[in-house]
Amino acid sequence: KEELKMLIDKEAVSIDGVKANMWGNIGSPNDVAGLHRNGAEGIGLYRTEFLFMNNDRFPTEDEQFEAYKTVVESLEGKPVTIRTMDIGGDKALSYMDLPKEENPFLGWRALRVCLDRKDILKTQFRALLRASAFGYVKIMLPMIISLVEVRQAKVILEECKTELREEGIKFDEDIQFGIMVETPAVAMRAKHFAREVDFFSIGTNDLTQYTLAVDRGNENIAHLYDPFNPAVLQAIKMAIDGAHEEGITISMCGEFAGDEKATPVLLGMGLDAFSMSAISIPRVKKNIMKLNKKECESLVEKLLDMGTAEEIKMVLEEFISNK
Ligand code: PYR
Repeated sequence: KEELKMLIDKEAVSIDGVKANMWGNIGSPNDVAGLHRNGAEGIGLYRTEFLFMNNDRFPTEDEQFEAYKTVVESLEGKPVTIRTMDIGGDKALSYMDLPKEENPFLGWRALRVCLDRKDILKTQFRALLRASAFGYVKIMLPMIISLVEVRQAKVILEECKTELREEGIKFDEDIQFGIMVETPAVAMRAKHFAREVDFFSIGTNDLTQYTLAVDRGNENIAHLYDPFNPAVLQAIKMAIDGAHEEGITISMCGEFAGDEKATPVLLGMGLDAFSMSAISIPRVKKNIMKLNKKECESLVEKLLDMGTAEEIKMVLEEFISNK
């Protein structure tokens, strides 16, 4: 425990000198104190849906602005990645009549709702832009499958920027605009998406669910849900390679980023930033400091050639126990 505390001000640098950024995931401004206590260098995922869920109506632009601004100011220039509303799937809003669907995780959720209800997205974009005047905001879109969605959202963002300029309201003119990689549709075509956005963040919970066609809430098939399935690892690798080929950065904000067995895999694949709940940061940082990136690269090559998640996990356990 004491040992982990000593690491808070240290950077996560591997034995051979490669630094990984350590970011935190949050759901509300109340979570920021925990990030500071655990040495987070930024926020890789601010889930805004709680702002929408803990309410009896849509939060106004001003209410959203105040929440985002509080977080952004408290991070003092460190990156704050804010994801637009991700409702639907398993998350409902009491005041919005979401239709009952046979397959909600394949249905009207997240950005799909926002592109159909442009008023919701515009309000959120305006609040995010206004907050960007107070620090380093990165806007992130969830549940992307097509460049059409990226381009539509960009048009709406540009509309909001024009409005704010006309109203004389300040915002970051170079605000970063990125997407989550949580569908195979994006992982397989990563390079093409990377040409049109500023950054990626991999959401491994959904990427696992959609790559394996395993509902992550269904207990009958819980044993099939495994991010170490080689197909999921391959999808992660494709996303990272596609990002780097086009010169953009890529982080991971799914639970896999905080999984200690995954650390050598992600370091070896070249992930730029690990984002997780604050309490996991010191432990993952400590593990990165014990690893050699070059050695992890060879390990990844070997793992991707294996047949099953079980074999992969066995090799990883052995690899880690020797560190
Ligand atoms: C995911 O892993 O799917 C997230 O949304 C973080």
